[in-house]
This record gives sequence, C-alpha cells and structure tokens, in this order.
Amino acid sequence: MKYAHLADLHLGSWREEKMRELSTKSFLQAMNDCIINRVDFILFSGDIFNTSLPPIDTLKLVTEKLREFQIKNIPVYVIAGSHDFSPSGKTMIEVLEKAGLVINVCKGQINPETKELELQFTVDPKTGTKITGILGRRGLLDKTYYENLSRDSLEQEPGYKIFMFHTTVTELVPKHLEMMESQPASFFPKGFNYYAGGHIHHPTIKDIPGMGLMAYPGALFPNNFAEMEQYGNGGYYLITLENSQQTIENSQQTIQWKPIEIKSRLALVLDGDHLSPQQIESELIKESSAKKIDDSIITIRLKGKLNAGKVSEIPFNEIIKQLYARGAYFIMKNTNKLYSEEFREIKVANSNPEVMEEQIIREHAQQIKLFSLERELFLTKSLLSSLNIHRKEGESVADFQKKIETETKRVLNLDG
Ligand SMILES: [Mn+2]
Repeated sequence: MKYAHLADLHLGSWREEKMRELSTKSFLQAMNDCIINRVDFILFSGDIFNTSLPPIDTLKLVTEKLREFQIKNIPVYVIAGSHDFSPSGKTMIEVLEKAGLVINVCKGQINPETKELELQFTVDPKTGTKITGILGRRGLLDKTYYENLSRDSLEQEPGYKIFMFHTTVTELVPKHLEMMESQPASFFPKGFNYYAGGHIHHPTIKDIPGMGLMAYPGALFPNNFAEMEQYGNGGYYLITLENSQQTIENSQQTIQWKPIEIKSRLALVLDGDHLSPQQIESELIKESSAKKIDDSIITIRLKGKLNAGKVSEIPFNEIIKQLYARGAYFIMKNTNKLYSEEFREIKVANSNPEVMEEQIIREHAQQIKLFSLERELFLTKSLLSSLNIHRKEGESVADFQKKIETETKRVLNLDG
C-alpha cells in the first residue's frame, strides 16, 4: 500500500498572479507525482484553499484535477483547516464533497449523555485503511474537540488507522514558532499507525512515544515572504507499506519526503547598519551578481540602521529593474527591520494595546507639519478606528473600496 500526505495547500493564495500561478502549479505537480508513484489514496490535512471563497480560476484547475483522480479511482480524503472556513462556517470542501471529488473524514456526533465527541471511521475500500480526524479552527478553537473526544473506541478499533488533524501539537512545534499556542500529543487517541497533520508550515516528522508517527508536511508551496525566504519550496510525504493487506497494521512503513520544486529561489539578506541608501544599492547588486537569477524567485530582506538618508531613498525600482533584466521570475522585498536616523527607535514599555497605540502615535507625531499636534492625533485615531473594518462575505471589492473611500473622506473633511 502507498499513500500521499499533503497539507496546507493554500490554493488561491498570493495576491500576485505570477506567484499564485506557482502555487497552483505545485499542486498539479504534486498530484501528477502521486499518479506516477501509484498511490492508493491521498490525504489533504486542511487549508486546502487559502480562503473560503477561492478564485474561480483556481477552483477550475483544482476540480479538473480532482475529477481525474475520481475517474482513476484514487480517493482523496480531507479534513477542513482553519483557512477553509468563512466566518459563518461555510467551506468549499462541502461543495467538492457533494460532487464526490473528495471525502471528508471528519465525521461523528456528540453523545447526548456523555457529551463526548464520538468520531466515525471512513474505510478506504481498496486497502481497508481506517481514517478519521478532526478539522482545524482558527485560534485553537478546535481544542475543545480534543478535550471532549471519546478515545476508547478509536483506540480499540483494529486495523491500519490514520488520524488526520489540523492543529498545533506541542511536541512538533519548531523552535521559530514556539510562541504559538499548542496542545500536547496526549490529547490525541493512541495507537494510530500514522497521524497526518496540517497547520504548521514546517516539515516535521516525529515518533512520539506511546502515540506513533506524527507528521506535518508543511505548506505545499511557500505562502508568504518569510516562508519563501526560509524554504524556497514545499513538498509532501509519501508513505509506503511493504506487507500484504491482511497484516498491514504490522507491516513496516517507509516515509519519504517528496519536494515539489517549481522555481529556484535566491534569498538575499543585507545588514544595512552604517550604510547609505546608495551603498545598499551597490551591495545588493554585488551580492546578486555571482548568483543564479535566471527564472528564480528572489527575496530581499534588509535590516539595521542606515547611517544617512531615508529608507525611501533606496533606489529599489532601479535594483528590481536590473534583476528582472537579468531574467528573475519574481522579486519581493522586506524592509520592516530597516531604520534610518530620522525614524528614532520606539521604546514602549506598556503592554496594553490601546496605551501602546497612543504612545506610538505620539512618538511619531509632527514629523510632517501639516496639522497641529492635536489635530494630527485626532485624525490619526479617527482614521485608525474608522478603517478598522473587514470586507464582508459576498461584499464586492468595489463596494468595499467605496465604503473605505467614503469613510476616509468623512474623517478628513470634518471641518472642511
Ligand atoms: Mn495553513
């Protein structure tokens, strides 16, 4: 038996079309790879789509590929992740399930007497594998499902068993994500042959004593600047069991990491300490000159404190133009940690967010003398509060934009 474990596909992610295209391409390549590897079935451990309403073009490609799997009789078992839900709890996965393109294995009911969550197994017809799992919710809201889970019947069930999850497991969290809230593996039912996880975008596999193999394949394609800089590409796990079906639960399983590489990536990091905007430009050009750029994704991260000029004086347009001229596929930059003298360091000791906000606004006030201090404080705060709105489900971008514009005008025109 052979199967693939994918998670955090985030299909439809990236605002830039060029990057979104790569995300979809990664999906198609991974699926084709699964066919070549002759898998019996596939697991998607949540965050299949980046938002509850993915772009139609993405949806078209995904359904077309899933339809191919349906015809080839390779089932795709899924659970929903935190990104798959709209605020009102709707998910595209339900649509795909109604069409018979995926099988949602998060099934069960609350026992009215014990108030416990009783999960059901979905049995894969070809291999007899028993699969169940718990969907993911934003902000660890899925924790209560684990706390109220009826474990006994799950643990006693014979056969080869897979548990799918989309949550942060303490034992699996990588160092750089340690501040994330998590729950220990002991909340999971014991004795499954494989725990197919999602949510943490960092490939991790661990044999947890008393539990079994728990794994996160990470994002199938990096989902933002930081992930692109750190990983360059994503991948999935291919699990192979050597023995025949009858003794499958005792057979040796081999787990292989399968990277999905669409483009190469060049990560440029430059410490701007004691440099001027012009020196930054020449350093970046120098750093990249010996590297492979052609058809690559380039991430540029700048940090430190400039000794002269402003961050806005760095000729990024010129740098980016040069890199594109040398054949780069896509360039992105991050200057969040780059400061100039004029932008003095902010020291805020208070941890109350409102107080902090007030202090930060005051610290930075009057750098441009367009209004009196009082007026500037008032305008800044009014804008902050009136622009703190999100686009509603079903609201068009045009309508939302109009609302923002009207609101901004209203605030700025208060006394003519
Ligand atoms: Mn995710």
